[in-house]
Amino acid sequence: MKVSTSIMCVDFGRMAQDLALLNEFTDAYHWDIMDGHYVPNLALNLDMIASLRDDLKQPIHAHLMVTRPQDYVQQLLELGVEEITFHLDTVNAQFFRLRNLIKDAGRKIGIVLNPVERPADLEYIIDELDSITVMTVDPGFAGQPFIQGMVKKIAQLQDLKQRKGYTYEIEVDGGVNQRTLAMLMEAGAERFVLGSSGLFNLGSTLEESIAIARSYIPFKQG
Ligand code: S6P
Ligand code: MG
Repeated sequence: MKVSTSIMCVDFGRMAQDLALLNEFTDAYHWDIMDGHYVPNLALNLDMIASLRDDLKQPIHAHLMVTRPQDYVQQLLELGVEEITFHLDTVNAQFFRLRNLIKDAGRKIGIVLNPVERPADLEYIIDELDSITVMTVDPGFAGQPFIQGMVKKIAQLQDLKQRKGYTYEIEVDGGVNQRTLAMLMEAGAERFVLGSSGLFNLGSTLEESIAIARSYIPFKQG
């Protein structure tokens, strides 16, 4: 079980101090990259990864919410990101080209399923995936309401993994918090993106928020 902290939710005015605290808490950093076209928002450009990379002591996972993910892959690999996750509807004609590029660099590839998409849509690539991210909100913004119907999708992916011996890690992105975590763990999720509702909005300081997060996340206690 792992947590992956959503960098777009960090207080940019306190980045250096906050990263020092987050490095001791999180298992990975979740970098949302948005082009304002695939989703109606802009977030986190590649220069930011370059400028902060030395301060990040945990692996970086880049979540590409962009119409043309192929435009970013080479730069992300050169920046040293551990894993790149693509929305299924953005890689329809290029999945295996991107997969070869990423695997040749010794990194990981994941697919992100929007709330309307089905695990069955992954049939011809599922055994190539290091992770599958179930969006529990529509992509594009932090602080959105959790979509309860997605829990069933997580359980389907866990059942498929167990029955077929696939090795993908099941990640959940969107509205992971004290109310939803236990249900998500029960359904079989293994990696949890923590953003505004699950971490940053919990306390009046980040120290306090991390202490509260540790109190409700069983595998992060102590
Ligand atoms: C949303 C993005 C997510 C958010 C995360 C924030 O498009 O992909 O990674 O950063 O959902 O967490 P929360 O608790 O505010 O939803
Ligand atoms: Mg994300």
